[in-house]
Amino acid sequence: MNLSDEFQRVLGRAKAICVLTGAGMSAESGVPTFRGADGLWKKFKPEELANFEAFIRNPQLVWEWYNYRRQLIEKVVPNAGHAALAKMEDLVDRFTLVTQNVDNLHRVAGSKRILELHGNIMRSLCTECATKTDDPHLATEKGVPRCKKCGGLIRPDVVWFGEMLPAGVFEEAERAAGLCDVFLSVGTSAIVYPAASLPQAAKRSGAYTVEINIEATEQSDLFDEVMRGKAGEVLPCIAETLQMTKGVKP
Ligand code: BJW
Ligand code: ZN
Repeated sequence: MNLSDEFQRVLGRAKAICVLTGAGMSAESGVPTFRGADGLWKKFKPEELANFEAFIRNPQLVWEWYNYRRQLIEKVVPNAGHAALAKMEDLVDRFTLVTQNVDNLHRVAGSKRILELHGNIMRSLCTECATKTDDPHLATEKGVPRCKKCGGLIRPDVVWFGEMLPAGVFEEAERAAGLCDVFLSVGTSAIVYPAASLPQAAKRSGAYTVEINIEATEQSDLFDEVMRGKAGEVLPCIAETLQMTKGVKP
């Protein structure tokens, strides 16, 4: 896939790049997306399950969904798109990777500076005393897990609808979007806020904005350029072009 002349020029000058990723980023690794033509959670709508009320109403069901996903994620590996982003981080002065994904695949791929907006599925948290735990098998062994310290219900350490994002993390993402020369929005339907406001923030500050997605989104018209294709195919081309424009030997 060829990059437009304009995109190549902008990449050559870029000192700061900010990337926002969504579920489509991990689709080629075998992690189902929430929405879109390939969205596999037809049975489980995130708007219905990913909220605290749903958890209190039926913790067993919500844990079933998360356990299923934890088991799936434990078996998958990063794809060529994750690897390309890890490589890009070493090619520019300031690179910020902002992800809505909870699957940890960016870290496994070697990305270092990652802002996780929606938490991490492998961690859990007590709903009463906020004690965190890293044991991903907690709930599979005992059904709905309870806190060892206070007996409170334990939940996945992810951000549900109506909840605040982790303190300071969104503010840092907003800062990076506002200061970057190039902003990439990869594999996200761009309907969940506040993450969906980041491309607009980048555009307002004069960044060159590019959407990478297999289908159009509600925000496609906002971008300077749309690359219609799979993250695992498009991102390696961008990383390679960046490497060439920076004069680094492959
Ligand atoms: C590919 C591909 C390939 C496929 N290559 N592409 C009205 C206006 C503004 C805001 C609101 C509003 N009403 C309510 C709100 C707030 C709400 C919100 O945004 N709701 C919208 C639905 C309208 N937001 C919140 O509540 C957030 N908190 C908040 O705002 O706090 C302030 C506040 C506090 C108190 C009261 C009110 C406000 C929190 C949002 C938390 C979202 N949580 C989830 C679950 C996380 C845990 C988990 O994983 O289980 O996050 S929901 C789910 O959606 C998950 C995702 O991170 C998120 C975004 O989804 P994403 O990543 O975009 O995936 P998909 O599936 O939607 O799209 C995949 C895309 O990939 C598609 O486009 C495909 O085409 C593409 N694709 N294969 C490239 N190979
Ligand atoms: Zn507790």
